Amino acid sequence: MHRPIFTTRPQNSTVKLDTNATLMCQVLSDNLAHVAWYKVPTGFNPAEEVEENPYDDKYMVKTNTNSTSPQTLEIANVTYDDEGWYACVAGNNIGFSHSMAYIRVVDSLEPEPVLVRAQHPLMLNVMLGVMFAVFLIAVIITIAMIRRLKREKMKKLLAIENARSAVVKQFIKTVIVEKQNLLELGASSSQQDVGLMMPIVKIEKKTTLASRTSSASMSPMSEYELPLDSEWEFPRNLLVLGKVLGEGAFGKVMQAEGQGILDSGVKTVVAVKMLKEGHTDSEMLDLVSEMEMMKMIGSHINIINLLGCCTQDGPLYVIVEFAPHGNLRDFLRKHRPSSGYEPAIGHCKDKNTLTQKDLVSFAYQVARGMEYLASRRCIHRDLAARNVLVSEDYILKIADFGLARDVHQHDYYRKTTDGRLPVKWMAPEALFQRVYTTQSDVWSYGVLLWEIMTLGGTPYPSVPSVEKLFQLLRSGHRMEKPPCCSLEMYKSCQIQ
Ligand code: ACK
Repeated sequence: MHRPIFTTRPQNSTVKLDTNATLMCQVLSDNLAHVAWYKVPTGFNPAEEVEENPYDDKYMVKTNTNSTSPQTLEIANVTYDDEGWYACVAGNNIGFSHSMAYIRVVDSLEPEPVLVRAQHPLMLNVMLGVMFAVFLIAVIITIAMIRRLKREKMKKLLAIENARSAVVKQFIKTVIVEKQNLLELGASSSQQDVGLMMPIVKIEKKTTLASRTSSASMSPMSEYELPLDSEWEFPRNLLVLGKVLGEGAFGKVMQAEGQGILDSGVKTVVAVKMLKEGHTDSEMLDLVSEMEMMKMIGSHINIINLLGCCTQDGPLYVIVEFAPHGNLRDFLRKHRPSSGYEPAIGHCKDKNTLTQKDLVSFAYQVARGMEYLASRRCIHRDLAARNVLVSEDYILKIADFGLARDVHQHDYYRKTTDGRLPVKWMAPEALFQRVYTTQSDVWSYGVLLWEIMTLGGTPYPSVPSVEKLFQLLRSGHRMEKPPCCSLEMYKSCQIQ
């Protein structure tokens, strides 16, 4: 015999306000058991198995009449007051057993799911956050690793490149100057004893191996390697270039100041011949030849003298004397009297106007310069007032005597910048047979003399074309005596 044993204990439940609450219990008992439900007073917690019913009757809950069995507690339309602990008390003649469950009354049954839902986004957010952080860290680590790999690869490539380019291939054009005796050129016996060495200048293209550092230090104009002539080399850093005096297609002349080029510690104004960007090898050869010619011809007061050159570590600069009054032709024209030159010559006291004496001096100076060039076996081939420069104190200096001229490729129709035909200065044998000699220079000197005596007039002023000039020269025609030129002067240069 035993007091009732619970086979089903009442379970805690949450019910919505105004709905029905149901608690169930089932007992096993040897004999008829009596089951009743009690609302447990707050704080009351008796032992489960007791001799006597521990609940006061006043706490007994009247079960719903619809209740199918007393083992089921049904509370209809629950209110908040119904919330609390309920006890299923079963007793038989041996004793009592009771089991409690809690009924919770809520506004709606949502709260729990709401709580769950409320927790979900938070959880979700935390999880997403964690996942994002993990992803971010993974990305950062990957990027860092890629960068490191790249850096290592670059380092390796650089090391290989450095090793390979410790020596780099470089294409250098070496300018070679060979001084050659006139003997070898088949010069006449009178020329041989002068022994002027004609320079032969050529370019050899070489592939050299140079260290990367030395190649980087080379200036952009050092495509050419020129021989060093310590007798003439002038330190580039002591040369300060100034304005452009004039320029052609591939070369130009600039005014400059050379510190100590003539007298140590004294700045001298000089003219610098150089090539322009885009020049060809042939133009480089011409400038080097001109420089070498000037070296060999030597110095004279009536020629533009070479002062020095910059050949190393940069563009080639040929430094020559500066003539502040420009070319003789323009100089003569500038000094024409405003009322017409003829009456003024020899009479005018105006300091700006040239006198007969000046003109004779000009003629004499050019003759001296040409005489010197001839003595050095130099044939000018283009003597004209435009190629004579006027220096301080009206000292005339023949320029461009060292120019390499292609006598085999005449362009008879070529004009100078001021529109003159150079053929007008050419001797008939140079014009028709391409024979250039000191004598053909003398012919040009005669035309230059005419320019002097006309204060920069244009030779053969009335000759309309090159063809007509040829015709006139062939027929023995000569220019007339300029109005203010003495007969003595005119006769002196008449060629028979
Ligand atoms: O005829 P110009 O006035 O005198 O213009 C040309 C230009 O440079 C191009 O040759 C001038 N020129 C050349 N050499 C010298 C020099 N040594 N002194 C002054 N001007 C010069 C020339």
